[in-house]
Amino acid sequence: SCGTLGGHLARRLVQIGVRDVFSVPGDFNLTLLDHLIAEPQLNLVGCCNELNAGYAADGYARAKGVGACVVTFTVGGLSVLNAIGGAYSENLPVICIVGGPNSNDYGTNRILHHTIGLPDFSQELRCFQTITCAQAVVNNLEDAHELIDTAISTALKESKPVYISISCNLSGIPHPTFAREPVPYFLAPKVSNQIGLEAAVEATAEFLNKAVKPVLVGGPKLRAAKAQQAFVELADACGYPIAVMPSGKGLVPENHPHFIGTYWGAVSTSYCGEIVESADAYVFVGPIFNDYSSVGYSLLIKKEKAVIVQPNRVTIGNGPSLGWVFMADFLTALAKRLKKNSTAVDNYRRIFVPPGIALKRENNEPLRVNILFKHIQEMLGGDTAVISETGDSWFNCQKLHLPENCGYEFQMQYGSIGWSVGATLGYAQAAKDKRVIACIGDGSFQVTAQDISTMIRCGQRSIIFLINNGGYTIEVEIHDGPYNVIKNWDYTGLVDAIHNGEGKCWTAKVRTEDELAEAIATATGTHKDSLCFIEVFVHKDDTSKELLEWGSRVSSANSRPPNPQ
Ligand code: TPP
Repeated sequence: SCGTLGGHLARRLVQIGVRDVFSVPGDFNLTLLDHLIAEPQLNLVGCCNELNAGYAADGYARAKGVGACVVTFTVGGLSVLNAIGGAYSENLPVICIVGGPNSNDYGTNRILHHTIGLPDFSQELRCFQTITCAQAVVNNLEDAHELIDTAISTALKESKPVYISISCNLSGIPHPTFAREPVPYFLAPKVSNQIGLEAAVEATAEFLNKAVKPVLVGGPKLRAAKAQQAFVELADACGYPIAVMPSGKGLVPENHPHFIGTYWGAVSTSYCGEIVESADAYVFVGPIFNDYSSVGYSLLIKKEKAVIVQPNRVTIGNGPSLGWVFMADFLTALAKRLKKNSTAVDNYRRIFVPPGIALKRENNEPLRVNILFKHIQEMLGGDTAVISETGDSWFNCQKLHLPENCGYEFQMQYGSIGWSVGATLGYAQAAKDKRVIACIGDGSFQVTAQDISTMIRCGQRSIIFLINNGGYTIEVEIHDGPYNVIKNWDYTGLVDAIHNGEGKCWTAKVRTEDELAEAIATATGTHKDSLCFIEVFVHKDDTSKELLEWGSRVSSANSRPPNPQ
């Protein structure tokens, strides 16, 4: 029997766990889309633009482990690049599929539409090369299945996005190769080098067992290394306190008895920074120390006291660094070799005084940001997920205490504003058992607002808090100027216009705590099955205290003068 290339790709997507593909049609991908639709287990989600389709695939991959989008040659491809760059930075396997030129045009000097007008067939490919871990340009049937399977398995193995371009005339041609089963693609399991693993565990155990008050800190690469469970087992076994880096929030259980908060240098949660920085040994598991997460390079962390565990390497103080040692293997083996030491947890509990509770204000007093987040905190449970946009939401959401199984997603390494709208669409589509609570600043929302449309079309029931503070506040705290003031929109009016009477959508504007409480009651009551959009008005200078501190430190890091020549 014969299959088709389009059918083959559709089947592979289903086999790796994709059920929804985010797409924008174009003449180069139409036939391919027909074949994706023909696969009963695949649902095509048409988006308003490619950037959002890419962000949706990113959000989907966060919930499901893998995501996919389909765009058209160059005009679509170049539009989705920013989203794919973001997925790379967050170690998300996103399969980015492009409907490409007719196979007969390769090797000619023809000029194609939707390109920059040069007879250059590699221009789009070259753009994708630096933001994907593998690229497949499929322009003949002979090795098509091999190219596709290699790209897909590389994405899963590396936990990074890949680019697959398929000539527009190939998707529908019957070809015996594509009917062949079982699955020829194969994912070789990563097995640690036993000698390296043993040496790393030995050296780390010796290092930590002589420490007085060691601590464990989880970072963002726990996800890609699939080591969250091993991290918790290690924490249980050794008795050390566990903290999370800001970019790793959501990957470390905050209901764990040893959890002490977010380690973020000068803007850490109460008492967490003090405990981590005063420890005589710390284990950072999957960290990224960038200028933002290190609060303008101001962390008081010393390499000689640190064990750094990366997905495939362990470095012990200033001493040995062992490669081809995988994180989960290492943590599991280490758990059996550490002496139990709860000194730092005990110290934390002795000094800890809970942070003050935001006061209830008078009825018609303007709403303050910390009151808003007090209410959001109360909404959280195992059946919710928080999506936090770049901006002051980073800092406010960072302080939310996550109940067991509550999801948490943001994009701290890349920090591209507008990401959260597409990511909310994709995450909600993948995690139907959770209600997404998205916190989005007005400036970010202006970038990608259109795909509220797709959320309504898909019948999603996320709750979006649009925080209207009239500007790019995070930027104000780094460096202010007239460019940080934005045009005020009627945000609920915009969403109502997109809703246009089709589907379930409910909007409200709130200016006081009472109005907020009422809106939340409606969103979780009468409108629990609707997309709920709550525009919250706050003062333009009402920010988290963490943003103020962080902003000054990032500002001074940005403005370091050039070194003298
Ligand atoms: N362009 C992109 C694509 N990403 C960025 N991060 C920036 C520009 C720079 N930038 C970072 S945060 C920000 C901007 C413009 C403003 C965010 O404003 P808003 O969403 O209103 O949140 P607020 O800071 O007010 O909480």
